[in-house]
Amino acid sequence: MTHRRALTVAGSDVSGGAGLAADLKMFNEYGVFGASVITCIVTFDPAEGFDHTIDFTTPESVIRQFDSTLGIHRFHAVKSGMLGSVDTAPMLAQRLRDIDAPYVFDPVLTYKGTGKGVIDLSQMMLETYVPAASVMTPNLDEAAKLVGSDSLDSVDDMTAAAKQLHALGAASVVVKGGARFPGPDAVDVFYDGSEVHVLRSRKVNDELVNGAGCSFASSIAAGLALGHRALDAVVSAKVKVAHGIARSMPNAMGVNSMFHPAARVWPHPDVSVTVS
Ligand code: PXL
Repeated sequence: MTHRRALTVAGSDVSGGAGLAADLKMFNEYGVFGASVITCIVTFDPAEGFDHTIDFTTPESVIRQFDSTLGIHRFHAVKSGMLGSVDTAPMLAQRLRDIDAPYVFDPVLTYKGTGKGVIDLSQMMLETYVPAASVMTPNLDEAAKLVGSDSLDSVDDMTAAAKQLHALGAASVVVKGGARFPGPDAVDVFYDGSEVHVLRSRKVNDELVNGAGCSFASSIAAGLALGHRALDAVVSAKVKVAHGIARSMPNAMGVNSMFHPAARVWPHPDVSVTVS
């Protein structure tokens, strides 16, 4: 056993399912020490249908957080989620590029539940974040937006998008089909420049689950911090997240909260993941 450390650069989701709460919980599931840089705080108004508000941390604070934690620790992997304001994101890009550790880029463009856009960072993502990524983890909407397609409707579409994002500089790409992909399976497509792999897990329920995407990306980062190959990290992450979705919990917002420790403390008997 050795100490492994991972950093998440993400927003705080006060509901506890997504964002840096999810990331730190998943790092812990892997026995990886976690630290965090907070780019924004997301709150939900119970009196207004849980409409969300985003308070951005100032760019100066984000950079100060980043430089202080990097001064304290040497990280074995870094993951980013919500990148903060339009002023923060470009400054962060430079810092993330300079880190000498695998980087998992989760290109968060929209939220589940309200469907509201965060801010459109897609052009900046393509120019600066995608080329820095060891693994990037777009969902269907994010991948479509980043490759300039109306929608991705099939495994072939997902494969084409993964190849396009790889050609733009991401070392490995996983396009996540998630709950919205039609059919009985949650399907993801992985491409690392040589092989395409299709990951499938049976949908145990039809719930939309808040935090699944964040937890997937941070699980991959934890796997990379442990020295695992990208595909192995991705497969392990899918298993962890599938249990967390299967054991997700209802809440007053109407979108289930991911249950992060499920694979360890309460695995679901119907979860199985296949890779082809
Ligand atoms: O799931 C995307 C996401 C990322 N980061 C934060 C969030 C959410 C969704 O709620 O709150 C902080």
